[in-house]
Amino acid sequence: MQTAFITGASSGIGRATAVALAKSGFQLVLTGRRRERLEELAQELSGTPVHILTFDVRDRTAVEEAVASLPTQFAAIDVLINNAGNAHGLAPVQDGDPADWDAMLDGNVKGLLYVSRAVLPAMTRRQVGHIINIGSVAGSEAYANGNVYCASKAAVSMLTKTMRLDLLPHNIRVAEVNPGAVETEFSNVRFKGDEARAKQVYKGFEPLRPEDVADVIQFMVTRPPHVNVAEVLLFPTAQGAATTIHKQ
Ligand code: NDP
Ligand code: 8X3
Repeated sequence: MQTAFITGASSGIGRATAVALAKSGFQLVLTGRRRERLEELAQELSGTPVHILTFDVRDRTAVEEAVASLPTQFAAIDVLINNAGNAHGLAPVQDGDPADWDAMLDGNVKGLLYVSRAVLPAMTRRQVGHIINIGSVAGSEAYANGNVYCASKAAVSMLTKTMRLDLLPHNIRVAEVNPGAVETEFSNVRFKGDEARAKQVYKGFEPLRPEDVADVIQFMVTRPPHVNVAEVLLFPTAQGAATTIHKQ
């Protein structure tokens, strides 16, 4: 049985990916900060072996200790989904809150690095592995007020490309999925719990569902070992660019 390690499995894309990969026969390491959410998900996935790790990806020591604590059954990770991340705020750079910048750069960029660094030694030892980083359309398109979030996802994109080169000799696939608008808790977090503002983002068109992104990830991780679907840009049909969405 193959093992998939998913960061940010307590919500949205990560949660849907856990459900999809369980259906494909993976056993799962589910991570996030909200243990109760992860326990609920593990119950829902009854029949699939699940190990839960709770840590903040920004805390390097916690990441290292969590990965080192994996029981033997879950320690040989075949697939790593670097999904944990969020946008915090949407403001012009001159008004930006540096605490938001820290949260995005430390979580979306350094967190991805910390988790990868902790998981990779077992992959390079086994000469097998598949890493999928969740980037965003925001990583390749600038939009007003997106500044630090866009920069964090541009970093994810460049890290994906460079990690792929570094890991070539180790038979490890590195890939990126770049979604457009997906209705998750993303906008609730970005707007700090302002539900009405978050809902407005997805009003007037049919956004992607987290399950749509999970479908693509499931496809990628079930390709034969010599195939690496290296990059996917995934939009809802109503979206043509980061901020161009046809609303009714
Ligand atoms: P959600 O807010 O629904 O999920 C975010 C997940 O990341 C949660 O499980 C959360 O878990 C986890 N997470 C966030 N920060 C941390 C942290 N510091 N430490 C550990 N876990 C953390 O949003 P999405 O599912 O939409 O987001 C998933 C990824 O997809 C993100 O990287 C996001 O940037 C990206 N993305 C989202 C798009 C969208 O439109 N929704 C579009 C393009 C990309 P917990 O709070 O329990 O720690
Ligand atoms: C999330 C999509 O357009 O809000 O990455 O940046 S967007």
